[in-house]
Amino acid sequence: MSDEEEIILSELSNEELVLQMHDDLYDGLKEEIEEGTNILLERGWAPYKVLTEALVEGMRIVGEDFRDGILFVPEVLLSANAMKTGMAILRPLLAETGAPKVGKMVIGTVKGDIHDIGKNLVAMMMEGAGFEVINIGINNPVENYLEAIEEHEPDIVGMSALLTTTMPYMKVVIDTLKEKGIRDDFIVLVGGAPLNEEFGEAIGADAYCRDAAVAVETAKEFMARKHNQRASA
Ligand code: B1M
Repeated sequence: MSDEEEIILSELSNEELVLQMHDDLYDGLKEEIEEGTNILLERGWAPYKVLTEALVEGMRIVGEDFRDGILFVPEVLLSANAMKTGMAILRPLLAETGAPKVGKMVIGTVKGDIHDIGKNLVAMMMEGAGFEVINIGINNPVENYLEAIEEHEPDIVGMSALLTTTMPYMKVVIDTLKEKGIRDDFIVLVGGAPLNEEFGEAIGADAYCRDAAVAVETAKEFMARKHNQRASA
């Protein structure tokens, strides 16, 4: 198909549409991503399937070309904005469980780091799993976590970092919680592309979560354990 020819998204098969959405995300085309997301939903796709197969996979491709110096910050910002448009449509659908809240989580990206797509995804999925989520945004110094903890008394504190230069700041937060004698009052979960299990362990987190689905599973497991402990106390 030549570039001149207009692509009608609604005329594409599911497979073609998903590939086209990867291209549109790459090109930062917000409206097309919005349209594509709605078409897949109208065709009966589960919100989680749209999220992972059309949006997250598209962003993975963007990430590769960013790494390889093919895409630059301004272009990636456009992709990120397009991704967020799709996520905004999916968020209420993923959160629509109607179940009683299973726990409360404060989550934020650490100081020096402005990446928020992954963190927002975790927040969305946690909401979808019945957690109340207080999303404190990006670039959070330890004071912001402390403030949110005091105000909301969460069961879980989640931290995200996407840069090798900002991930050590998670230890600053955990050490401060220890100094204040409140570290064991909650479960600390960490995540972000450059992290791994050893890092999570080394900084004193309860668990490293590879992705949003793992974060939900891990949070649920910890909450179940907490309830069992309470019941047997
Ligand atoms: Co940035 N960036 N970026 N960037 N960026 C990365 C992270 C990078 C790996 C790209 C690369 O070189 N391949 C690289 C880091 C290299 C390193 O440190 N080793 C990088 C760099 C270098 C930079 C800048 C320094 C570039 C520059 O200015 N020269 C700069 C830093 C800005 C700063 O933070 N101070 C920068 C800027 C940006 C943009 C602003 C352009 C944009 C961010 C827009 C936004 O977030 N609003 C951006 C983007 C989009 C990326 C990539 C391409 C994509 C990140 C993303 O959204 N992924 C990224 C490349 C990559 O990661 N492959 C890259 C999709 C998202 C769904 O995945 O965030 O991994 P992810 O989240 C996953 C899991 O990690 C996990 O679950 C999520 C969902 O499954 N998870 C958690 C994440 N947080 C969690 C928290 C939890 C649990 C699980 O808590 C419990």
